[in-house]
Amino acid sequence: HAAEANRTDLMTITRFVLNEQSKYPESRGDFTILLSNIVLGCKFVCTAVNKGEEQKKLDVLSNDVFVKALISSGRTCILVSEEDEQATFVEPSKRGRYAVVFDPLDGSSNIDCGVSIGTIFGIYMVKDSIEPTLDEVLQPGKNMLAAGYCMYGSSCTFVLSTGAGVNGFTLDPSLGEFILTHPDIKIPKKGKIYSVNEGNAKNWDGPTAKYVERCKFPKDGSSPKSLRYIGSMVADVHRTLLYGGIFLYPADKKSPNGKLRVLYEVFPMSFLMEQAGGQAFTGKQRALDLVPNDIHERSPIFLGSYEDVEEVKALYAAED
Ligand code: AHM
Ligand code: MG
Repeated sequence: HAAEANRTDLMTITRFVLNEQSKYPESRGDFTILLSNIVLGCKFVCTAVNKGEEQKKLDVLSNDVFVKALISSGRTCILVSEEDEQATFVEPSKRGRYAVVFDPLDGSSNIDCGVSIGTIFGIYMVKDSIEPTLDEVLQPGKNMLAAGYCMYGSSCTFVLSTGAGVNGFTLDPSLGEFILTHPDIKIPKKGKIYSVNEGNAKNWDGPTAKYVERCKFPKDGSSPKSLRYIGSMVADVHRTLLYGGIFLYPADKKSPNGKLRVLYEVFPMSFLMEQAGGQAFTGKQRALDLVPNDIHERSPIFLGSYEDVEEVKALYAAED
């Protein structure tokens, strides 16, 4: 009867977060309202993606929807979007205590061929919502209150952490609600998959090259890892979270900071990985300890199963 009970539980994401936040009665309502506006944006984008709209339209459309939903929640004061060069400061009458950093439609170069794409977001609480400054979002990732992503794939999946583990929800189109389907996600301690754009190999640094070589020709007699690379971060990270292994977008000679953006790609995914029992490393330090100087700054990133990332750390440590 357990399966039947789960089927009738209907643990929606809103109910789940309300339960989780009951420890913080003072912020419970505000956070739930903020999150339900993010969820609304994701439902809209999910429908638009399924209708097969063109990439250019979808990028702009998704950004507009999230910016408007976040402002009208009345709970935000600063928004940083991958699509906007400048941060948005919400007008005083609509301000709240949260700053939201997001990539409204990541992996959008994949849209036209139907590959999974997604929205990534992170949430900070600001000290001063009366006179907020950019410093409120130029904070290390470990200061985030919550982070997550929504993947627009064969189904629409929302993965969230509010700092107490990671949970996954699947959109039930007939209900129009995200229902808890992946409670308390834990990443395997070690995985059998590596995920990287190997076309950049000629420009990699020593430790990255050595690590990938070891994935293919293990020294300890274990089997080689499989390679899986979609080129859409949400999909590659989602697989890594569920199956284990490692995802890397390292530095190379042409892009010394890699490609991915610290605030709304590297931080939220690193936050989720740590919350699921994995690790995230930049090649120099724990990713969540980085302090960004610019809202669109980039960083190399290695994230995934604890032991796989540990191996990368050892190779970088051996270098200096
Ligand atoms: P985008 O923000 O322009 O879509 O770029 C980010 C994407 C990520 O989703 C993905 O991990 C990466 O770019 C893939 O880059 P590459 O094509 O260089 O392998
Ligand atoms: Mg992006």
